[in-house]
Amino acid sequence: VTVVGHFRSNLRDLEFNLFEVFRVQDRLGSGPFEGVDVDTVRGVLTELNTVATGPLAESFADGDRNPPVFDPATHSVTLPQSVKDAYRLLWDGEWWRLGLPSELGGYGIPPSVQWAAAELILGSNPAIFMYMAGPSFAAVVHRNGTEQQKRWAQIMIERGWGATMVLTEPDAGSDVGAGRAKAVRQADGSWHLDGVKRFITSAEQDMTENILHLVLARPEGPGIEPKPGTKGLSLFLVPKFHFDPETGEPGERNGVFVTNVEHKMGLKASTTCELTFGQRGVPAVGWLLGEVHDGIAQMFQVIEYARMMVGTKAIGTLSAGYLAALEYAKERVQGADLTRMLDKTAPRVTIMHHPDVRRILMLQKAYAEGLRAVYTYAATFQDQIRLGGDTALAEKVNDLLLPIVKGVGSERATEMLLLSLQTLGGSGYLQDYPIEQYIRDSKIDSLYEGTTAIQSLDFLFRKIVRDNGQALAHVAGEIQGFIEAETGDGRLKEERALLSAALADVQAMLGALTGCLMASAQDPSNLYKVGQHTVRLLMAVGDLLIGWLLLRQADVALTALGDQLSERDKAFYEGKLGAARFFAKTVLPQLSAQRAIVENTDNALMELSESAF
Ligand code: ST9
Ligand code: FAD
Repeated sequence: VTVVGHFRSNLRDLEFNLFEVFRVQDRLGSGPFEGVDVDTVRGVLTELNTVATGPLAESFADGDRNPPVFDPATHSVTLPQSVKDAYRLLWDGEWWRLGLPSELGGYGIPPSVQWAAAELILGSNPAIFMYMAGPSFAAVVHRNGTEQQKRWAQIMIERGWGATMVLTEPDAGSDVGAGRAKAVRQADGSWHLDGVKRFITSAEQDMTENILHLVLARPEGPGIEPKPGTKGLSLFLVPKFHFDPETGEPGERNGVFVTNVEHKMGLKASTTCELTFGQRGVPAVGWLLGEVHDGIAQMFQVIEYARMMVGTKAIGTLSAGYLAALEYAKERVQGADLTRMLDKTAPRVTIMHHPDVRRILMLQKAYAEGLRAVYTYAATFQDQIRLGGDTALAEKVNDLLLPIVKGVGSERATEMLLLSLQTLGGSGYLQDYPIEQYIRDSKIDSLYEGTTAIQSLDFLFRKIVRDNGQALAHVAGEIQGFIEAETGDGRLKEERALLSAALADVQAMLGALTGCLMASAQDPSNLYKVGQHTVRLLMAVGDLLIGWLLLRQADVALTALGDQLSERDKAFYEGKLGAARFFAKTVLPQLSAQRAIVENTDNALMELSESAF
């Protein structure tokens, strides 16, 4: 297989975002980031980049072609050796420490740097990243747990256990509150879980001594008032093996078993498991996290992390796909230059010369780099939260941006990766190149951790309406500030005007949807009008943010271009200008049509009978 070493990273762009655009150096060296300076950050990224583009990438194709094998008789899974080796490489390199707070052995590195690092791992070999969830999930157990559970969290990290998040059931996917798995309280304070969960990532593997499942279930027992929906769920810690609570030494097998492993379109190296609690003659014993019935809110601490992860994964893959397509386009010779197409003797040129190839490459570049800026922008608010003080606004803005990072990141990654494949022509369809696997492996990103529709509902109803638009107003204010700024010597004037129009279009869309929302108090069917356009709104705000951040980058690039530069840097900054201008001129104007669609909405779609579909 020629896809060994498939991963092309963009370290230059990661560092450009961190240091030149979002100035992480201003937050280093004090408070929680005291032990970290610019050299530490560059060192971490450089070293990880070597691992990610080298040995970590090696099992990417092998794990796809030789996926994990499930043995129903023993409820166990055998992973390919290459995947185990890649996991061992990251584990022994202690890269999992990057995501941990200092008190649990983390390096005290700001979230913005952690996510840049995460992109390198996720772009290279996302399944391995997911198998490494143990320490990060341990941090959630530590934050919410009883004194004893805090010790368990340390054990999880010390002994390198795996961990899972267990919400989904056959009849409860997007609608987590429809879950029926239950937990019955025992006299000794433990709980016996009963039920079947579905699609659980990493619920079985043969790499770690133990796995701790974080499970949502309905508590039952004397004095427990059942509540419908998500508010009636509690979070239970259910280990695969019972363990000594002081040393962590594993003992008897607990009654939680993997009863199936799914056959998937992609991301095959990652096990996706049916997980059965009880029902096999052995009770599935669990413990209530923090001894409080606050399951959905506790689980959302994991979900927020996982949604950021999924978006970053999609964006990292999009970037790798673009760079693979770019490399191909510079080498593949096909056809004559368009201006000489009638001259049959004209020299043949590389496909990079064809306007349409340039168009699709530049679109890929703009989305890859624009979305990288979006997740880094979100992460700067996570930096502020970690720094402490009054973090109320930073928390709201981070919350607002998560559905964009996750929802828009995954949708655009899928679209753009199709263009990456297209750039290679028929060769793109072959397994000799990594792009077909990128498409299969990243398609999942718009599905799990809340589908795009769910992200869009979360975005409008929870992050905008319930927030009274405060976080959105903050971001819109920053965009407006950029539009009005005079930087760049008038060289971004036209683009600023296009950005201004895009901002107005998005505001008008929101205005129209708010109107429908208010009208729904009289006639609830107006809510259908809103529901038809929430994804459209999410994607439009995504384009607005991408357009704005690309222009901010272009502004930084213009300043840099005033200095003496190496050829490489000059090309890099000119690329920034090129991408920003292209996006402003060819993508942002489309928001006006989106606006018109939203403003003219009716309920014809909803009034049509099902049989007419
Ligand atoms: C999944 C896993 O899909 C996919 C892969 C996972 C792999 C994990 C690996 C991680 C890797 C880590 C590796 C580390 C390596 C380190 C290296 C570093 C370099 N925000 O609106 P309501 C809460 S898992 C916060 O009424 P409904 C809130 O408490 C499956 N909280 O909802 C709220 O109460 P209140 C994923 C939120 O109508 C309560 O919920 N499944 C938010 O009852 C009720 O809210 C899904 O994602 C939020 N945005 O339920 C399900 N929203 O209002 C998708 C709600 O009082 N479905 N809460 O504050 C949904 O999200 C639904 O909207 C729903 C609706 C279930 C929430
Ligand atoms: P459904 O909820 O049935 O959705 C079907 C369609 O209807 C979608 O297009 C959806 O957008 C739409 N839809 C549903 N409700 C609404 C609504 N109210 N408004 C508008 N549209 C709606 N779960 C875990 O708990 N832990 C894991 O580790 C995990 N890992 C996974 C790994 C993989 C590979 C996969 C495939 C899934 C995983 N999941 C996991 C489950 C995943 O989170 C769910 O598949 C996802 O939340 C969607 O649920 P569903 O598949 O039941 O689809």
